[in-house]
Amino acid sequence: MKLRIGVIGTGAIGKEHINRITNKLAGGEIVAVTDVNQEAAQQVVADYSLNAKVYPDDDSLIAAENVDAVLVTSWGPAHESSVLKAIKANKYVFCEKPLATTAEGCMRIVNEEIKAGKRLVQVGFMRRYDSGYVQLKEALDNHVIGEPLMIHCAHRNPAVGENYTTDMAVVDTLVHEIDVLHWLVNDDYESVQVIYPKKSKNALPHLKDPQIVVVETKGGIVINAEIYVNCKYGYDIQCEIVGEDGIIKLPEPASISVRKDGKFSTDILMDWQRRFVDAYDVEIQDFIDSIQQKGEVSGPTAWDGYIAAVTTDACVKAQESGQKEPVALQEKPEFYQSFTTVQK
Ligand code: NAI
Ligand code: ISE
Repeated sequence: MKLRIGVIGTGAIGKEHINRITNKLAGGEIVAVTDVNQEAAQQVVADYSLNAKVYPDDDSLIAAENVDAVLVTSWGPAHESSVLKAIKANKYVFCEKPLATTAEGCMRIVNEEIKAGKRLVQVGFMRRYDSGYVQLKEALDNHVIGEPLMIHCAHRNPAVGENYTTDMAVVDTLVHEIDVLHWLVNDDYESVQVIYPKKSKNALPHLKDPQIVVVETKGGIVINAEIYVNCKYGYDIQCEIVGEDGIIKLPEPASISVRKDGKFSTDILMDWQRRFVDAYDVEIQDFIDSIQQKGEVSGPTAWDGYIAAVTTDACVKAQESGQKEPVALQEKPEFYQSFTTVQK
């Protein structure tokens, strides 16, 4: 029997996940949708020829008897409430980042999941499913370059809308590096500092862009992460890890090279949808399969969502203070100690 899934929020990524579950992946079907914009929800049902009911809100969708699992793909501030309701109803829930907009909100989810006594929550940190990052992880775990010492990385978007603010550079964008890097090196963060280089003429007046975030881990690794969201030329994700015995680098997305008109060139992707399409597919397939096969989810945990929130909070503080700010995590609950999160 297929996993019956309800989707809360039928915007950009909600539609993408609906499409992949309906047309690409195995074992799941969309049976329910809701959006504060009810017309948008109805439109999605029509566009994807879904055999799904449109619910007026998340309460009624989560309560529906034929909904086994929920995807939360609404705006960030609405995530916490929907996730808490899903856990209380004993339903599996995949939540796009952020798990909640505050560390306190993430802790409320962590505590509710612990009370439920089994893993119900997976956070949408899809980079852990990207084949390039998985290769980096395997190389690090197999000590191919010895101990990692430094990480240089960049997260570049071609452009952002006028609603994108300076804090979103860390909360919305860098959050993917924040999640994937501590997972890669199996270390916790100690401190963060934000440096503003010369501002790009392509950034709107209210936005500081680019930014450099310097992160130190408890084990002494220093990460310098560039965020540049008006780079114009493409969607470009870079990650180079310098170790005691060598260097490993995230592979570039595969693309043909062209020899033409006296040039040798390779395309650069322009958006995150295509850059991580395979990772999203594997991530959602893992959500479906883990529930079907083990009765529990197995991807990034609510605790990972909490780590991300504490770290982005510290980054926002560092944006304002210009100082090095501590990343103060609470002690990891026993419940999350036994879960190894995704290594496909
Ligand atoms: P969007 O604005 O295109 O869609 C959000 C939808 O949620 C809208 O249709 C809106 O009407 C609806 N909505 C808002 N509040 C709601 C509520 N309380 N109940 C039901 N529906 C509600 O936004 P987008 O780009 O789809 O982003 C959604 C979430 O996914 C965000 O949290 C974003 O950070 C995350 N995201 C994650 C990405 C990733 O790489 N993992 C990439 C893009 C977005
Ligand atoms: C967006 O929300 C994402 O999650 C993308 O992966 C990221 O590259 C972009 O900067 C964010 O706005």
